[in-house]
Amino acid sequence: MSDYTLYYWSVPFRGQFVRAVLAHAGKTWDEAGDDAIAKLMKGPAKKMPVPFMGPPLLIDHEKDFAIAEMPAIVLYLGETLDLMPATPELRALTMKIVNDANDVIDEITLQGGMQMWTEKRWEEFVPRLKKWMSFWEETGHRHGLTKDAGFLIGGDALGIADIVTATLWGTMTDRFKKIDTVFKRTAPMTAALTQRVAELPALAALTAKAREDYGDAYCGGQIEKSLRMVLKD
Ligand SMILES: N[C@@H](CCC(=O)N[C@@H](CS)C(=O)NCC(=O)O)C(=O)O
Repeated sequence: MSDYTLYYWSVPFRGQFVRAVLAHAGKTWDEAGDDAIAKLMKGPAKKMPVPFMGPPLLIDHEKDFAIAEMPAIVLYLGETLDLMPATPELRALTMKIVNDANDVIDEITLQGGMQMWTEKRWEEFVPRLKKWMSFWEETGHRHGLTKDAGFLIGGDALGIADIVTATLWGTMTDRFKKIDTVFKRTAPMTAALTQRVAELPALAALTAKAREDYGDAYCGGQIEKSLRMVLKD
């Protein structure tokens, strides 16, 4: 039996943060699959492993523990797999970055497709996207990150902040070349860190698997179609 079961749609998007932490830690997991997720979501809270509105949801089989909400899952894995920094300040900063990443992917999908992208909406959003990117660059700058070495919040070991950073920007820029161009210009140190982390064998294998399993898909649905429409080459 695998160490965990992950409930997330068959696209990278929000679930990829959880997959990346598990892959980096050398853990095994089963993907519950789209039908099982839809069935759980339709059912009553009392039949859910943990009450949740939307995936990701993770079950840790060894501990017989279920948790939902991406930042809560990542915090749980970070603590149990020893990927959190040593001080309360850096742990809080880590979770701030995880929550920022979750905000960015909500924004890039207009809150899960509440509206669709139009050229005008995208143009208005670009300065805000650049501002988000600059937050990563500034955070790295304040903690000694350079283009060639270092981690997002300092120290000498890769942690949750780096894995989440590489997953957020690596997946997005791999799927959307126009965003890649903006990212490399706006946040060159974060782009270099993303590349270094993405090249780690376990994470490179996960990226290849996502390509194989999900193709070019990012978040799926109508919102991905409208995003592709405004970002076409
Ligand atoms: N705040 C939640 C958001 C969960 C969420 O919105 N999941 C999306 C997929 S990324 C979903 O399928 N939602 C279905 C719904 O909310 O009905 C988290 O961070 O995990």
